[in-house]
Amino acid sequence: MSTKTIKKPTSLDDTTLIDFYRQMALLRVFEERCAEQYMLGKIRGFVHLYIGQEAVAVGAISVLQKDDYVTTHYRDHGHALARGLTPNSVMAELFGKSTGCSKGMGGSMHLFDAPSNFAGGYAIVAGHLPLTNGLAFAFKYNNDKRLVATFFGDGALNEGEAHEVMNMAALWKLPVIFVCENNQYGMGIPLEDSMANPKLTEMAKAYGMPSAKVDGMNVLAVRDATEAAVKHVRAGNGPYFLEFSTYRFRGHSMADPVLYRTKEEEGKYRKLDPILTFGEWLISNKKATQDQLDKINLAIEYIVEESVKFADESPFPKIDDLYKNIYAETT
Ligand SMILES: Cc1ncc(C[n+]2csc(CCOP(=O)(O)OP(=O)(O)O)c2C)c(N)n1
Ligand SMILES: [Mg+2]
Repeated sequence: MSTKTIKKPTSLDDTTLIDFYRQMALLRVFEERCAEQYMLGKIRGFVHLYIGQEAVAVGAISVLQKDDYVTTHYRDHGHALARGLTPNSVMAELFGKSTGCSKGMGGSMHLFDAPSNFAGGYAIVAGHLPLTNGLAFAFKYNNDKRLVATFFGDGALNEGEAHEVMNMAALWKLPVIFVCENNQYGMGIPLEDSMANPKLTEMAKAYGMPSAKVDGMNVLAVRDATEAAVKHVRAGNGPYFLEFSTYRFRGHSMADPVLYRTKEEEGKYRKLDPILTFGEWLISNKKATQDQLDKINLAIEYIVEESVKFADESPFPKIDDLYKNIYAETT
């Protein structure tokens, strides 16, 4: 395992750095338990794990204000937890229980939490991008200095609406950070087989938007890049595009046997595991001891175990709840 990926010195204090580790480890253990609970039939429907990509959500969301908005796609567990939703409310949502963040009505792909300004979790590829512009337009219109960070995959850039949204955001100087998590695949299709030009930041350039391509396996690099983007956007200069190079260690969804890539390729990226490499970096730079990290890992196991128990023991929504929170006439 190499720690070479994290080179730059950081001015962040040890507590903050250790907390990055804690958050990433929480995302990982939480999702390992999700996979288990899916196999047990406790979680149904589609489940897209974020395992391998944890540094992006944790690093990027760490520089947002609490009152900024976050929107994301269906691979949303990591963003929700990094935004501060509790493991209990997310696990209960995955179980379809009424104590879930979306009251059991959304499931894995539709996590939502108004108090955290976490505006979802959307199943349609790029479908949340127009909503993102809407939120950002409201901020701009009201002369509000808040911004929206929107997370999406490389595949979303093959959708027409992604381009309409980037065009409008740039034209109207909307406060949006476009966070593209380039995990190199859209389902089983490698980027190069679906895109005429896989240099993603060039798409941002086409709309006159500043951009950066950054190592998405390195939480500190993600944080630094997002900090620069936040500064630019919050100053009223319009949107910013970030491409984070990353890799999902598991299949596209729980139903994917991953027959389209080699074990060698997977092994190469496993060596860049954002949690292991950061843990090693913390220890070799004397920011934390192995004992500290072990204690964190143990505490996380307990928290996640509790979330499974909470979800399991929570009630399902009632049949009458089906008619709540909908716009159509039901009489
Ligand atoms: C408009 C639309 N087309 C197709 C799908 C089916 N679909 C779900 S995820 C996905 C791949 C998207 O890949 P990417 O944006 O790279 O995100 P990743 O899953 O890699 O995180 C597709 C095609 C969908 N949900 N919505
Ligand atoms: Mg992808």
